[in-house]
Amino acid sequence: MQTPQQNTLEINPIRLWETLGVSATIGPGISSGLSRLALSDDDKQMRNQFVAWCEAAGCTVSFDAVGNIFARRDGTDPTLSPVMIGSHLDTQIAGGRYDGILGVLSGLEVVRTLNDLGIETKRPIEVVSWTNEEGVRFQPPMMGAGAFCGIHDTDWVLSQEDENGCVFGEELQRIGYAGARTVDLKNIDSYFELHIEQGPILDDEGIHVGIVTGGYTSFGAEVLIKGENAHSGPTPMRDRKDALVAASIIIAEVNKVGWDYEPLGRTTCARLEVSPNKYGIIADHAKVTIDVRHPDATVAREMYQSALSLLPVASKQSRTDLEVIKEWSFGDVSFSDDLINLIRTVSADINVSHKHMLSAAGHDAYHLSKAVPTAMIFTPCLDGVTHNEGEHIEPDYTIPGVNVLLNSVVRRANS
Ligand code: HGY
Ligand code: MN
Ligand code: MN
Repeated sequence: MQTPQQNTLEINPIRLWETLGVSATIGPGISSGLSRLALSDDDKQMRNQFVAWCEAAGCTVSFDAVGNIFARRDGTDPTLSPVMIGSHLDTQIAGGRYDGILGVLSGLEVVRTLNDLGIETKRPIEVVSWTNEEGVRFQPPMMGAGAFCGIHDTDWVLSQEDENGCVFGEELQRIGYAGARTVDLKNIDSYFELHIEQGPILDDEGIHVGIVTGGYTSFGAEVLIKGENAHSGPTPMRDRKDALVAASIIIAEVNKVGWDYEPLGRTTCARLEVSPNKYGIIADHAKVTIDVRHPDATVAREMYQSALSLLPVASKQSRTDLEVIKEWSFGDVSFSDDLINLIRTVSADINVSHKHMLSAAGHDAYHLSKAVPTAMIFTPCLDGVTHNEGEHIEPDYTIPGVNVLLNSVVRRANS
């Protein structure tokens, strides 16, 4: 096998686009996107397809206790720790074809290209698909990567339930991805994640690669509200304990916090559960999820405290009892200067336009960065549209970033 001629490696764009095309048929959404929720039958089908592709490319595939999938291409020196390339194959409920998926299948394309060119690397290369990055069925997001990096206890993850009472660990068993692979975090050389930007900057500026230097800090919380059922007619307003009113106050007030910290502050209460949610009866149960974000970790925490300070107000106005039953945070990341410099050098060497930038969306790389030298490569998405079935990318402005990934990984894997 030949040693790599650095700077000249290029992926097979047609094969990558065909592979993305197959993924786009698994767990289709209502229009042009995907609705491939973690641990669903569609997720199982996509996982099986990904494993088959990796095995056909000569990789050894394993998965761990929360279903993270690892596809390993051996290096010439098995004593060296691997270079990882990863992202996620699960999607939002009204998701696009590329969020996460482009990163995993670009990792597969790197392996396929090295096979085509007969190139061996000193270090092993591992392509990884992390379980439940989106956190749609099971909160919080980035759960698989979080368990892998010790941020979430594995048993806690396996015990989480979705809104229908399905248990994570049982769903994982059902789809056949409850694995045994254990990985020593200290035995990973580096982690690269290629991801669509999920914002308009690269598309607006016509730049092909975003070198991610950091990420917004996010705080999340799930608030359980207990009220009392009553008739919506005879019951005087002063006697009501209306859980939906409490949730509505929280949603409106949390939104105001976002506006108070415009333009960089972001707040959302995207998820609301109400019961019985029927005509004529006061809601006795509600659950609302708070999502607060800001590029400055201190300001994000300040915004989050403002949001939490609203809870007693909502409780008093609605005469209900509130409890924060789950909290999480991600972001405030520090990606590896060595890898950032490597990606910038490779981008310049192979003439790909590039710029440093922050990520406003959360990614599995956020958790990896706490334990392993980590970097992210962004590629443009049309008008920044994402978490929307209209998410769209084109080869001409995507392939350059995948080639930057390929050449960066090879250089690192031979360092
Ligand atoms: O929440 C996020 O930012 C990610 O898309 N899961
Ligand atoms: Mn993603
Ligand atoms: Mn996403």
